[in-house]
Amino acid sequence: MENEWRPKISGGRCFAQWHLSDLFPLDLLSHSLPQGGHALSGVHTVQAEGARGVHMTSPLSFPSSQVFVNCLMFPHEFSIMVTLKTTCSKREYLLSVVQEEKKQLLLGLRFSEEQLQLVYHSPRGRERLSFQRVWLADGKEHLDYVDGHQDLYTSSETYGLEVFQIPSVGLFAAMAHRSSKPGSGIYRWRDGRFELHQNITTFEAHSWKHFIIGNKVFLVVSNSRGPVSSGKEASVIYKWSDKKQKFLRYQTLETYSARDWEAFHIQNQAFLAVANHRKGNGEHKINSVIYKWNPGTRAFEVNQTILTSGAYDLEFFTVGPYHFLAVANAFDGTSTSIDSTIYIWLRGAFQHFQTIRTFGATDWEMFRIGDRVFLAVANGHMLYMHGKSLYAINSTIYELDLNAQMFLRFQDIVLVCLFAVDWEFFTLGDEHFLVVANSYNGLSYSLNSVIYRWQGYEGFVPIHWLPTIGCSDWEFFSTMEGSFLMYSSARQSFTKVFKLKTR
Ligand SMILES: [Ca+2]
Ligand SMILES: [Ca+2]
Ligand SMILES: [Ca+2]
Repeated sequence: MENEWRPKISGGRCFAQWHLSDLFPLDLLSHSLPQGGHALSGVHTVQAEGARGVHMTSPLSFPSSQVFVNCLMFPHEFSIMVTLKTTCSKREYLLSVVQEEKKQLLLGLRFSEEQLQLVYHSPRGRERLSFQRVWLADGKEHLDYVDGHQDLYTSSETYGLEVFQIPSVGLFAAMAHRSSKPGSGIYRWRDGRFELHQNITTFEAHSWKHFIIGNKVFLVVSNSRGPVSSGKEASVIYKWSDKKQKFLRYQTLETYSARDWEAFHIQNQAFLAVANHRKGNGEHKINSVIYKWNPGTRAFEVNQTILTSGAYDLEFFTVGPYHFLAVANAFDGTSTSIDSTIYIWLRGAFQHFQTIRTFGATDWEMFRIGDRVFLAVANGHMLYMHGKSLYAINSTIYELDLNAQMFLRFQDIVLVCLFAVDWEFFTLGDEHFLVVANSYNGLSYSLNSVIYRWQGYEGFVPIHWLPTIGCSDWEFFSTMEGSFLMYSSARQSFTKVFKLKTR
């Protein structure tokens, strides 16, 4: 039967934790593979959608003395974590510990389509423990995880989405449409669907951001070019008028191929920050700007400029008493392999906190799981010399280490993508998810976006694939009717809303 056993262990993670204070999680898979990346017959690395793993046609083994160092007894408490993808329906062993001379099975973990069993040798003979509530994805179980809810045909292609609430009015979505006529669309949620509420003239709008000052609701758009007539680029802030029930132009700010706005408050003061991507002369190393609200003039004024390289996204977040701004730098004029910067707010301005090497970074997504703080980067693509691009590259999740006072690499996820990718974090019940927008692999825009589920030690594991075309943004939102995910397309005049099923 062994030749039929062809599991892929995705993510290359396979831990056994011996519950002793001086023992750490062990990667059993890497113990069984040759060191230095040497080839082993019957074993090769594979990539399936968002995960990378090892494909085997025969079992791998290694002496257990390698892992039981200074450990005379089998640990009293332990846990084994495995991620695999298999087409096998028979009962097969995932892991076994064998006494070599007697060829006796001491411990084994086996699975079939229905269940997972731990088999072990005890003084009473062979015993087994069956696990009923095991998450065995059979390829069918999760296909109805999300339901198509609304197909929304838009006036042109869409980059960014922003879903927001206007207190005592309702839920809205601002969509950054490419064409300037009729421009971007502000949609209102009525009877469980989005309906067009207002058009606003924009110029290759890249994203929208909403914010509230006092009890006033604002929207700011990043226009990535200027009107053909004037050539002068600007982004515009709009304010919601209760009387007219729509957004009216409020303030205009000079921007350069603006990609993203971030809005935040620090000590009751309102700020706006813009990611300036490139000047008209092609220069990418330019200033991005942080504006501060002046309550006297009721307008935003420049507070600080920071030098960025083809800035694409900004992410503000607060951890305890500290405020951070992460900048995704995408391109310096020659390379996409450059540093992105995280700033920390000290003495009334953002100061350098940490740089992280990124590859055409298009998005930073901060999220929390319990009291842990994570920052995920979407690496767009790696641009080689002579303009050739590599699209299948790692995107990385970092975790804030409070002792080291820096973000440390937590997990690499292989993505297939081009510009305008996005990570979106969301929580359903007590489960946490990340969805990624995969937009282009160098050949096609018709790609799956992938939903990952948080599985503790294993990190994020891919669980669901959603077909999308030129996906540019994901947005999660909840209403009285339930929880939804919406995606926009940079290639089609089409936005889709999915309803999420909760168990
Ligand atoms: Ca952002
Ligand atoms: Ca994001
Ligand atoms: Ca998003």
